[in-house]
Amino acid sequence: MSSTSTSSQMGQLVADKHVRYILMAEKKKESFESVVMDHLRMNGAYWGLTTLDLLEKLGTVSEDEVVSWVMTCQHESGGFAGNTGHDPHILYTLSAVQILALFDKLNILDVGKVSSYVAGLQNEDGSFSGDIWGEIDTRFSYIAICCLSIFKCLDKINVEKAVDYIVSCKNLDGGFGCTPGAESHAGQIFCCVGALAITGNLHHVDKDLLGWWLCERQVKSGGLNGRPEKLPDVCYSWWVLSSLIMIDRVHWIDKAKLVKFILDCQDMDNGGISDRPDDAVDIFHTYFGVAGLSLLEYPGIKAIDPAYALPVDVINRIIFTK
Ligand code: GRG
Repeated sequence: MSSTSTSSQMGQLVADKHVRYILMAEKKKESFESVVMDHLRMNGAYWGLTTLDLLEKLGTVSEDEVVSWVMTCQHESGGFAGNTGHDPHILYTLSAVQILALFDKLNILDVGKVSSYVAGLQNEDGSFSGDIWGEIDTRFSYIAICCLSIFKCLDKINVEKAVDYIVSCKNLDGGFGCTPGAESHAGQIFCCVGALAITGNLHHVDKDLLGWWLCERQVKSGGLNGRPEKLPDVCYSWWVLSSLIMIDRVHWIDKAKLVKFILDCQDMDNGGISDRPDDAVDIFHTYFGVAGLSLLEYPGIKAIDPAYALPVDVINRIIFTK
């Protein structure tokens, strides 16, 4: 079969429409989506801007406007909030750092201050809290490790204890949960595998066992779910696929069927991608759909790094800059 007939059968990525959808979403400040996203605007900005960069359209937004807004969200503690006037949290701190990295603007940060905020959230047992209120989750371990690795100052935390804590969240099925004993979930698996990959500790993962659990997430429609008996959702194209790539088992899923599932979740008229076909689109699923297609090497999309969740060229720029 020629590649043309394959791609026409599978449908096409309507990249220009997704770009327009993201740019419009930012302008519609009074919309329902904007109002409910107000407190986590920093995450939304990371999802939208990274999608634009993956589609080679980051130049369509005003860098100065974005960067100065990001900096209004920084607190005295060094941490960033989800929006101006809100409280800082490690979740938004990583998004802020990622946005500045996209624009090659990490140099405007007081790295010592941001990294001290992140390192200060490590607990005695190696785990990380998300903010001063203390919730513990392996998401926060990943975020801390990702952030400090971008800053090249992992030595500010006890990496050995951080790794031990993550390993203590490993389950008999090979997966990982948010705390010791918690159920395996693809989102947490991404966090734990990502943190272990960044710190060079993937030998703690049983790759065949975890690879089997992850590839079993693919359902009949080609989409992936996040744990057994659940519905497929486009966002797991990221959480599952990135994990499979990091443990070198991505060839265990049917890539063509997953591409088709993601493309079937597009709004072909107004742009945007939804969780499942015919549902309402949003920025979160648009990002993870495009990021998933990037991991699947879909043409016209820049390559994304499976551990750092940033375009590969951005990560290379960081790694090769002193
Ligand atoms: C830089 C990409 C990146 C991430 C930062 C915040 C974070 C680190 C990771 C989040 C990982 C995670 C837990 C993802 C899952 C998100 C999700 C769709 C949760 C829904 O859970 P349920 O139980 O859905 O409502 P299911 O699909 O199980 O029914």
